[in-house]
Amino acid sequence: MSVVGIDLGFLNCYIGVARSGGIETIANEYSDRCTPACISLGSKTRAIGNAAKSQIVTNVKNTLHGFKKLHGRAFEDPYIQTERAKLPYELQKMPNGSVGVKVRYLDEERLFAVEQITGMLLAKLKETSESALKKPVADCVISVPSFFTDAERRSVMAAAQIAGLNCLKLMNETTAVALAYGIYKQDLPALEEKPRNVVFVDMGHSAYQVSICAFNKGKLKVLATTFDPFLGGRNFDEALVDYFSEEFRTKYKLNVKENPRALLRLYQECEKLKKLMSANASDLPLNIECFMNDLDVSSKMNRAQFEQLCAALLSRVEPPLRAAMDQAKLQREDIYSIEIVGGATRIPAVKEQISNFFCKEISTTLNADEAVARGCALQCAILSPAFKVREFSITDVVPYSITLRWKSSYEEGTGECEVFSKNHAAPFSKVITFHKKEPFDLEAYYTHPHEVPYPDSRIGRFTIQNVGPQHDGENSKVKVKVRVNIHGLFSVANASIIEKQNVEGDNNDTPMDTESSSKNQGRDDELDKMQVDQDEGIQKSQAEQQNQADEETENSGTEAKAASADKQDHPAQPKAKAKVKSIDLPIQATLYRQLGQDLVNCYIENEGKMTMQDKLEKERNDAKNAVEEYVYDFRDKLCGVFEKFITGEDSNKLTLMLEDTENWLYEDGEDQPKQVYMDKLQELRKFGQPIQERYMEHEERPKVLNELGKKI
Ligand code: ATP
Ligand code: K
Ligand code: MG
Repeated sequence: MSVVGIDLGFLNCYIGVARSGGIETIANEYSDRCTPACISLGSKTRAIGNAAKSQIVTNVKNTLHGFKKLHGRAFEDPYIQTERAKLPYELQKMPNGSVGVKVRYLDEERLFAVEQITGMLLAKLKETSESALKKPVADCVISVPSFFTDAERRSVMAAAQIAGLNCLKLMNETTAVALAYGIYKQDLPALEEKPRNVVFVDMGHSAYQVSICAFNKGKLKVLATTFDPFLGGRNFDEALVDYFSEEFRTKYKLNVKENPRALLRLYQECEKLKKLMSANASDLPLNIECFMNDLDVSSKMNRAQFEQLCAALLSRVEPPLRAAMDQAKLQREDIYSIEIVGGATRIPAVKEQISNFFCKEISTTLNADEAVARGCALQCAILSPAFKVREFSITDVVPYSITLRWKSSYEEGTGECEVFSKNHAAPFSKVITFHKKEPFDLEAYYTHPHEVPYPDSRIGRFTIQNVGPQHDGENSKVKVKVRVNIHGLFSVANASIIEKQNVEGDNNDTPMDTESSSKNQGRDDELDKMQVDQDEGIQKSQAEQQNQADEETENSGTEAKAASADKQDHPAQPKAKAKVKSIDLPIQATLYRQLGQDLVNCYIENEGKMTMQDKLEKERNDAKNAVEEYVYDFRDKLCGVFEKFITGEDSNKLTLMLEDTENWLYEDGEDQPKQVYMDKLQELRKFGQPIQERYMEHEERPKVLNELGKKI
């Protein structure tokens, strides 16, 4: 079984794998540990990663990048519309209302859902892992920003499925970093000691995330997580692009913003300049040849100017730090260290903002680019039964509070209850008891829509079915288990109706619909009283809920236990003195912006077809290259090592033949099926082989004689 962790970045992806020696990040076919989150669609094939990145400027409309945050959103979403205005490729509304891209692929216009796009990228990362590990890869842990909502997370899960990956966990990026930090630390405080509080800061290309974690030996607990989902390296690039566009307008009369290709080139150059300014404070040049209208442009900037230009962006570094400290209820002196990762934290002014806030030096001991992937690989190793890894418990948090609402059947209006507060421990399950006579709907929402960087606060509707009154016509007691699971996804995980049962006994032949046991009678009274007090809805006290939840803290083990416990209740054997029995109720879940499994299956099939197409195209190209190589290689040798082994006449004939083939490759032979190239190579070899053999024989003879001589 493979153990793989994937940092699915907005700009850069990394793969961590566990091998016997420990965790390492692996390189792709370009010997690059970083695979750009980029896909280029062509008339014959797709290019993914490094090969696609080089086409950003040449295949503008069909090269996709910057799609990480298009997941799980409606096409009309303001974020999508803002991105749409800036992206050089075309976004389009999918039939289900979500986001897709319109591109030309295989000489046809095609519409791909964002899940398919990320699916392509993940499939590429899967393939890279497989060639490094030399075995099939399916199980993995994939990173997501801690601020991703349910819809965004589910959309990434669908992408993983399309790529043929079995995502064991969607892991919050900063939590992955915390794990990479903590697991090897030998000097963490003992369990009963005061924990070590560490702040983790990740500023990547698209987002800024902060989390504060408490470490003890063998465990980490996230105390708070905060973010600015719209602040990252790309905003700094944009500030530079805006500045130089304006300068070029006055200096050269160029309208850069209207030329997508020039704009993309300017973005690339500004990113380079930004990185250079991190290392160098003096004036640095920006030169682009043949930029627009055959004009070369040039300008310069220094770090001080850059910081001034980006003052507004830099002022956004502090608020999430402050919020995290407030939410974790910590003072600066409680912080042991501040660990930063993510490419954009290399900007000196960003680092300065962070260290100024904490009045402390910040630590850069973690690998800024690879920490997320390493953490994910570690988590995958922990989850994998096939891998031995030291015990380490990880408690994450719920990023936004979640509320359940339901219709009251007695009065007009609705009931509601916040089931998870912000920064509540996750994964986690809670049991809530309702008193109902009929099926009912539970609507899950984010409690404070303005806190969520997502325009729709709905999570989903869960209909609890098959609920009826008790035998006496009274409300039934319905237990509902709500949960935030290992991926950070909310659900109503199960529901059951608690039926009172007769106690089997010699003197007991009372009909089903009455209660004879005084003990039961007492219970019933109590329930009736609560009924009167609270109408319906949540009956459990907060403390009771907490208890239950603690017991049922999520993991597959307890889940299995819970299920079997339920089953034991079912048969209600005649001799058993069961007083209640619990019957599982079907739940119909409608999750907002959820892709149907049918559609996912269809995308899986399509991904398979595209992979096959890429493979065939690669084989065809390889066959063509083999012909070309043979021509060049043989021609060289004809005037070199082969010269003595061929008559002048044959040599001329063969030279002509090679020349014809070369011309053919540029004309009729430019675009032929694989078999045609294979036949061509065969034909050339028929002539070439005898010469090659004569040469080889001549080369080998002295060696053989030599060997023989030694033996004699
Ligand atoms: P996200 O975390 O938002 O999904 P990502 O993980 O792909 O994005 P990173 O690889 O962490 O992002 O960081 C990329 C960003 O860091 C880019 O904006 C890049 O220009 C910037 N960056 C990298 N090196 C430097 C540097 N030396 N100075 C300034 N910025 C840098
Ligand atoms: K990254
Ligand atoms: Mg990142």
